[in-house]
Amino acid sequence: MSRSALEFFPRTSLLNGPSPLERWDRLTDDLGGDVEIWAKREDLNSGIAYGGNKTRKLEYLAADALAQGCDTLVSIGGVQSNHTRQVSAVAAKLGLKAVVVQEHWVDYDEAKYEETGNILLSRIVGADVRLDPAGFDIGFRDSWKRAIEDVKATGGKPYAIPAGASDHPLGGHGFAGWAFEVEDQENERGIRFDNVIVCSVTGSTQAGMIAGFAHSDRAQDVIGIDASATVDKTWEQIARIARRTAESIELGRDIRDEEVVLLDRWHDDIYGIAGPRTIEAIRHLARVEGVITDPVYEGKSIAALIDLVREGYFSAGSKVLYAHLGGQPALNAYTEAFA
Ligand code: 1AC
Repeated sequence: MSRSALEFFPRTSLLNGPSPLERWDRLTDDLGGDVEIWAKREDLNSGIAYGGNKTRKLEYLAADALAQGCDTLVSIGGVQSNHTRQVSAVAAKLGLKAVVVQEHWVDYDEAKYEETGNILLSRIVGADVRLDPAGFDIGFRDSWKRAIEDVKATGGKPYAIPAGASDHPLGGHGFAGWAFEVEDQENERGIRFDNVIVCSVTGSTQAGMIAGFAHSDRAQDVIGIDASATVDKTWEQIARIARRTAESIELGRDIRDEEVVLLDRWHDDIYGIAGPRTIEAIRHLARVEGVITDPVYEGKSIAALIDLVREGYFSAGSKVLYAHLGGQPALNAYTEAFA
């Protein structure tokens, strides 16, 4: 029912097909062998400026922007936003312009924080990058509204994309499709995941998964790991986007509160800065699997996965799917965190 409803939404192809699904054998053994750990690699989903979870969401928003005849994508994030890097690169790929506002979401003063990592890539692909001093907030921002008005004032036609492509009518669709893609991959391999672990900040990645998996009553198996440190706001936003997406793809029922699971022990009390446990988890995964994660998003969710397995949160024999969302390009702005 909902799968076919999603297929009615226009989509601009930006991905290299289904993202890779892999079993992490060494991490599985390292954590005792009772819980099988798998990963779905959104960091490998596209060749467009390293891809990542936002590129999957942007397939729907870009199609809408093109259908409306917009010529400029306007979005917002922190200085090291992965999202604005992906918006900038997708604009380049589609022959559009991009204006990206980069707010001062993180009080981190490493040299070249505003010049390397994601923001460097956004500049290389030709975006109009605007730094703004405002602090962290996942809501709609005045700086973003001003950028939209600026595009109009100069005769352009903006397409407004909120932080993380999240609080937008099409923000959850990409990851509703991800849930269906996981189910197809499960069927191909004859396996079934008991849980999904995903990092959440602006919410639509987890919200889309919830809306997608809800059609087979698995939404509560998606475990969000908060990295915003504004947990109530993030929970509310996930729930709102999940409900909106579920309605849009005709789930046929509402999303229940208990289907929105957001754990709050791994955000290190602040958005954008990694505590010692996060840094240790990044090193651990890298040394056991050769897979790179970042201090802002995936480092926190991998720390959670490792802790949860060690604590016995998952029963023996479970299969857990880790959603790697692809935040690695920020790493070069965080060299001192690994000193
Ligand atoms: C916060 C949306 C977010 C980014 O990369 O800007 N993940």
